[in-house]
Amino acid sequence: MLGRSAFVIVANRLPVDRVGEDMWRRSPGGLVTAIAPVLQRREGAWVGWHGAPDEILEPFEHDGMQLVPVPLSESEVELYYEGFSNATLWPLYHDVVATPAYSRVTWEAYRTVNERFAEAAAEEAAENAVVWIQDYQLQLVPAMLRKLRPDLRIGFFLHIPFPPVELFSQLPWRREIVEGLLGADMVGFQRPGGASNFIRLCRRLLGLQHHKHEIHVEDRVVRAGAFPISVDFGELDSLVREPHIISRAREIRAELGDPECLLLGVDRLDYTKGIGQRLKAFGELLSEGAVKPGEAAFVQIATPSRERVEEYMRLRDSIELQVGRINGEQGELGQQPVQYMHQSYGRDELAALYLAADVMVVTPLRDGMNLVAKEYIACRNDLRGALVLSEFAGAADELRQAFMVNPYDVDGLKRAMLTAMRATPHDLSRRMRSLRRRVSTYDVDRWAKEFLTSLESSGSSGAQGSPESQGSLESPDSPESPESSGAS
Ligand code: ADQ
Repeated sequence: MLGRSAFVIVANRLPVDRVGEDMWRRSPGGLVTAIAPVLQRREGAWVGWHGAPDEILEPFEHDGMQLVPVPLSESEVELYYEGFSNATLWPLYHDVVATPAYSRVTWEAYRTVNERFAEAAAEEAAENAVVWIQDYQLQLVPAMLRKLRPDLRIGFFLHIPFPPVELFSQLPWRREIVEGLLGADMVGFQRPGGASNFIRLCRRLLGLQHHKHEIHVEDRVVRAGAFPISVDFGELDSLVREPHIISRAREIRAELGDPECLLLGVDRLDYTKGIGQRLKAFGELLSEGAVKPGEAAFVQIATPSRERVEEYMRLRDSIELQVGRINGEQGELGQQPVQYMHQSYGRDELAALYLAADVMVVTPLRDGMNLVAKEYIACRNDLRGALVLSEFAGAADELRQAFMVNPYDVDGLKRAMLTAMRATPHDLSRRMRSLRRRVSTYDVDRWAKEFLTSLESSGSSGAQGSPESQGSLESPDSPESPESSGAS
């Protein structure tokens, strides 16, 4: 039986959080902000897990969106989500900065759960519907869904990096994953380097021919392209003009003892984010006397994340130890150089923090995009503030006027932090103006539109996505593609 929705999103999580029995609130975050309006306009449906294990829920409507809950058992959360998605794929796709676990048991759960998502999407989609599948937890869904419903137009977007062939090949189920993705008409990546890694893999592993962005799979053509995700620039830009945000930003600085320079880090507590590296650099600047304790304060906000995965528990302990050491050795009574908060914050408080910070330090060892860097830029309509940005974040392709760093190079990181702290207002405003031009023109709405336009035109002759969003596709043979570098 065919379903009723002409447009379907499939993601690991539904775009809502439960706030009471049968009460839901739209989840914060870029993806939801970007896609919810498209879904509402097209009267579409969203297929995803609702967040509570061992609970079966009927589809329901929220905020003009049809939500279709996919049930997961407690053990599937452990094996499919915490296991295969977050202990295998996540580290493997992020340059193996942690060692991936390869387990046949978690792989089986991943396959079973992907099949369930594919079946739910197949049931919901109307004839010839457009289905857009999100992220690494669901890479088998495109092929599974195509088998069930060959009439559909299927898109897939990967939010995290796609690794080079040499790393991806470690995966015992590499063939299954690539064949899973090739079920889509269009596979989107954050960076051109991710798309070229994928194309190269298709050729090496499956011997498939390609022409530029198009891969020939039997009688079909699958396109691979780059669509860098972004933020809702307009919303953040107007939020920070509100008086209560401006006064909160002042208050934050006063609460920190009005340091000459406030440095800020905002991340999910994840080992890919390079939190330890930036703290080490700041600690050394203090201990060497390049920065005096009263001169600078570092605020590190770390959202609790994946707390049941072992690697994350170890990371939390190590960061907390590091913060304790710096404060113990470099602080004074009543004055701690590093303020560390292991908490989630609301939108307003985050915006006020961005507005208060002189230097935003974004130093991931590898990151698909990094929205924090773009949020900071969207919040700085005063044209002040400096962004220190890792060259291994997807955002580095676009945000060329940031103070670029290699986070593995502690001395380089120290130099970049000092240069950013001491930059002249003229230099900062010149850089910020250019950064804001990029983020305001290529916002999240444009990201979603360009992906969907490209998906909907795929298959028709000569159709191409916007050249700007697709970027220049590196030669699939080039070992220099951005996502091939820094891998070893
Ligand atoms: P993440 O790894 O989660 O996303 P990021 O892109 O930085 O990384 O997004 C984090 C989001 O969480 C931001 O919107 C930020 O404001 C918010 N956040 C962080 N700390 C917070 C806190 N303490 N309280 C409240 N909110 C907080 C994955 C990929 C990225 C990719 C995105 C989108 O890993 O590379 O950019 O998806 O595709």
